Amino acid sequence: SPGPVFGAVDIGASGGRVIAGWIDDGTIHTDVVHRFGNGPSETADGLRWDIRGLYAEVITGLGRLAECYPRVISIGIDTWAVDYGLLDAAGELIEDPHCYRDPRTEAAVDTVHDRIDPAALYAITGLQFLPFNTIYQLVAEQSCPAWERAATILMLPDLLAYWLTGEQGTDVTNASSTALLDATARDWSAELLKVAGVDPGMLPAVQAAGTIRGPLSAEVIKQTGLPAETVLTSVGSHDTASAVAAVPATEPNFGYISSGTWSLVGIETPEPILTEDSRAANFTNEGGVDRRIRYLRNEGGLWLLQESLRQWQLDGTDHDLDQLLAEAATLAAGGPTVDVGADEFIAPGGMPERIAAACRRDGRPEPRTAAEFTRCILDSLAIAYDATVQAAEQLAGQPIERVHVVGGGSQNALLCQLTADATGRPVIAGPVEATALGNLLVQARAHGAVAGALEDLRPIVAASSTLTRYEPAAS
Ligand code: ADP
Ligand code: LRH
Repeated sequence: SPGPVFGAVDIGASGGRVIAGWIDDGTIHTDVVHRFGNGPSETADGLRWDIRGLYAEVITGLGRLAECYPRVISIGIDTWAVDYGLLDAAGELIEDPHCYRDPRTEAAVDTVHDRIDPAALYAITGLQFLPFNTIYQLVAEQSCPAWERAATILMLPDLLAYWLTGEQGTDVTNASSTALLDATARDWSAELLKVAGVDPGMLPAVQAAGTIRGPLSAEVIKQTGLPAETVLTSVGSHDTASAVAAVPATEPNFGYISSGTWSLVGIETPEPILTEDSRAANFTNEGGVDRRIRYLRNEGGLWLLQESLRQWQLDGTDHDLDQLLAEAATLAAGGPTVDVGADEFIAPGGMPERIAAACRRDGRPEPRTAAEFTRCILDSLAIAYDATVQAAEQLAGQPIERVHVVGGGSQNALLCQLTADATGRPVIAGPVEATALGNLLVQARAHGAVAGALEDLRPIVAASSTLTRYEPAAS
């Protein structure tokens, strides 16, 4: 690599990677140096993340990064949103963080809505109602013993960053997923902290993506072999914000689907849309890189397929994803569908049975084979995407002429084609690692290796990636 090298740590709910990136001649080059699995663990005390295990993988990945690339100057971290760790007064993590899929927030939703009307809450945060938004999790937390000792709340990327640097901070993109942030002021809302029963001193200051968080600690430098001057740069630490920053759009009027465990479907707007219509449609206004708003809806995503595969494996059949998708593609259109966004699909376990039960209840034929379940999930996703694309267009008054699909799900050719057909718009699929690219580009810009607005960075992604175009079937 000719110039400085950046390291992206990107951890999604289903897996993580450490990727090296550098800019050369107007393109971004990347090299995946480490991959590892992830998923919530069922413990005696609820569904939790093995955050120390993930940290160990980060250290391993950074060690490989140092080994392969001696010129690393900065690293950045993004993970999924809404989850957090609680630190005691000495700065020690009190317990493994809960996973947002733990059903413990049910009563807390009512408690919060008794304290503030959901319409008033939306007018401040612009956040889509999801039962696991951080505000509900924190209120649920207050009846657990850990809360008594809690002095600091750190979102997961910030917890990892704290362990790497000793510095506490957060960035606006992930903070916007908490329902404690004022979407207009882009800072913690004093009113909502009161509603949540959170002392303002428990939360770190909100920074913009691109801020230098601090140098890596001497211990981390020793463990990994990275150069002593390596810094941690705050990126769009919400994985979806990094993914959206790297949507390879070269023209305006695009929609996007960040397709992984979840499908995040929407557009970018300059300002939040906090209207009652927008709330009724359950659209979110999450903070993007560079003061953009990610105006989108969180749809059920490939979780339904991941969980079905896991269940079949537990039941003794190990399905190959490629083969399953090929079989699903041969099935006729117009089969049964479910509402992928329904609460009944949030928790892990028994997914095929829950899908069959939903079909039964709705008077639709039940899928029987693995290929039929797969087709049902993909048809259901495509229908949800179409509804969301249409709603985004109407609510924002912004035309959507093509849909970019990024993330692991962009490799699913059947889903991409069904999406083009359902939305009646061309789909441009790729890159798979958009999140890491967004993470890397924000670092590269902060350190002077590239310049400009997102409109200048996105063409770099387009020029550096292989994209596949799917045309909608003539209807
Ligand atoms: P997350 O960041 O939420 O962990 P990813 O962006 O890594 O998710 O995407 C994971 C998803 O990508 C999987 O659930 C799977 O459905 C899909 N996927 C991964 N590899 C392939 C492939 N080769 N073909 C089709 N789909 C794939
Ligand atoms: C995707 C994601 C999404 C959130 C969910 C918790 O990984 O960050 O944007 O809604 O996880």
